[in-house]
Amino acid sequence: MSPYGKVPVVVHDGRAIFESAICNEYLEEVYPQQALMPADAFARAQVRIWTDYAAAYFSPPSYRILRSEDARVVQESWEELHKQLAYVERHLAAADDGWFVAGRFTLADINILPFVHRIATQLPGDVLAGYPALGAWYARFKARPSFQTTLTEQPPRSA
Ligand SMILES: N[C@@H](CCC(=O)N[C@@H](CS)C(=O)NCC(=O)O)C(=O)O
Repeated sequence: MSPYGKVPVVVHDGRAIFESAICNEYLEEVYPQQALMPADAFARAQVRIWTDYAAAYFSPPSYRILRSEDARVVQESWEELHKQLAYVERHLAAADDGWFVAGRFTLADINILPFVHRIATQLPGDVLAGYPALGAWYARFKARPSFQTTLTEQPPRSA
């Protein structure tokens, strides 16, 4: 159903939508009852900026740590990961109510969550320990029943 041969794919009214952030925005548009995009255009742009950041900058180092067999690549990826975690920590520590955008739960939070969850559950050690604002944000997600229903855990990679 996806020309890229990847998941996720959402099939709605017999038509396929792919790319996770685009699926999320589509679902937001067709089920607007519980709005996950802010009304303000600047805030919506911020949601899209964090969504792009998550895929372009935040996710790659943890992915490389899990996949690469090259010790140097893994070492450099750990350094890069901590740089990105510090960037997110500074943002959340200063943000209204500890959400990424507009002081409320938006698609920005949803789009970065899978990568934070991967760091917390698949990398060795308590990687989030040095990042209290991000840790608190993640703990709030973990407490949501809707989050619990999505879990399909994989064992952590050994150190
Ligand atoms: N940019 C895509 C990435 C999708 C992606 O990489 N999906 C992986 C699983 S998380 C996949 O289907 N991999 C199978 C493959 O590459 O053959 C998105 O956000 O949806």
